Amino acid sequence: MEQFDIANDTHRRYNPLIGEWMLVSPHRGKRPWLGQQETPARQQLPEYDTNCYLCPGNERAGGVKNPQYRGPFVFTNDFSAITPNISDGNVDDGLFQAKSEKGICRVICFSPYHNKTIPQLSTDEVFQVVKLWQKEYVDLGAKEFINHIQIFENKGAAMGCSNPHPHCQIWAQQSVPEIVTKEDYNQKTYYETKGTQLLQDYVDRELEKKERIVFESKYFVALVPFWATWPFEIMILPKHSKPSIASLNDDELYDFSEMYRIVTCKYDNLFQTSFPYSAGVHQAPTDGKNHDYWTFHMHFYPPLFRSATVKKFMVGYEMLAEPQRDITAEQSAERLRQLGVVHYTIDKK
Ligand code: H2U
Ligand code: ZN
Repeated sequence: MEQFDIANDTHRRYNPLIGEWMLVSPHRGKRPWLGQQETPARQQLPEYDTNCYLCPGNERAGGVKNPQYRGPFVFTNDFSAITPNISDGNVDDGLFQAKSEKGICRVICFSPYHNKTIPQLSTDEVFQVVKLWQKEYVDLGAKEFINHIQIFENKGAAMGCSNPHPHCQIWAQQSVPEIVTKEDYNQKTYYETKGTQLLQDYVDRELEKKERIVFESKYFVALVPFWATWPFEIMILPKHSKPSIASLNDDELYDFSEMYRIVTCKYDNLFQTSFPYSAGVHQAPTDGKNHDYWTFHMHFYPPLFRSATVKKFMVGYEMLAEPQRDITAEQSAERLRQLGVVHYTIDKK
């Protein structure tokens, strides 16, 4: 038998952030593809749409009118999944347990432009968005009943996003949700045993190895994590650990905005399409406890695999057993690294 070769042989990889394993089958990524490969026609959206409930001056559900906003615009979600004014209560009947959950849901339109996604905005414009994330994290987190804040962007119809006007959401709530609880537990345990931060040590090793780096800026690094499950999954991590975006100065926050723009630009350039994804920032809970062991980071989970139309389904084995991928994280990082940082719709004459 030949020696184990991680680039070609089936193996499982460990995700130390959530404490779970996943399956990699590199040889399957090399099989011929007979499916469709076409690039769809570019979607042309207007800068302003009279029928869009997120555009400036338009009416939202319930009759509220948006102001004539010029930068990013934040409002409380008219269909909030979690609301602040419900009665406390719980059911505790053996196998039947339930608890009331309070919170606040907000929506942020990235800009007044109905047709400009993050990679099509300037870094100054993205900075204004991220600056608002910082403010919302601080303000919402200061509320006594808010212990966790999830900021996320759901982009594209493939991800079930119903409105093309570029926006993100904030769900601030009483409980720390499941995935973040796992990340919290694993970062805490690592810190208690080693005395260093898990993601700081991870970034240091990745910067040394240079096998999975997609882009490096002054303060941040974008990489395909060793344990990535989605084909072109990316994480943005600070080079020097910080518990949340609240601890970034404007210089660092600007650099983070540039990184957000570059990652999404590379994504669009990969299949010359507006690349769908779910992305979000994981940060220290706002429960007033000490979170020195935390490193904030941003995850990008995009479903596309082979082309603008062929996506990876997390079904079958993934739903019943554990996540699985074909091409390795190293191969994906290599492809993403090669892509330019000028958006493909800007014609180079
Ligand atoms: P989607 O993420 O579903 O595309 O919609 C944007 C968000 O805007 C969504 O969370 C909210 C939806 O609840 N929304 C309002 O708050 N007011 C409206 O008038 C329509 C949509
Ligand atoms: Zn709009």
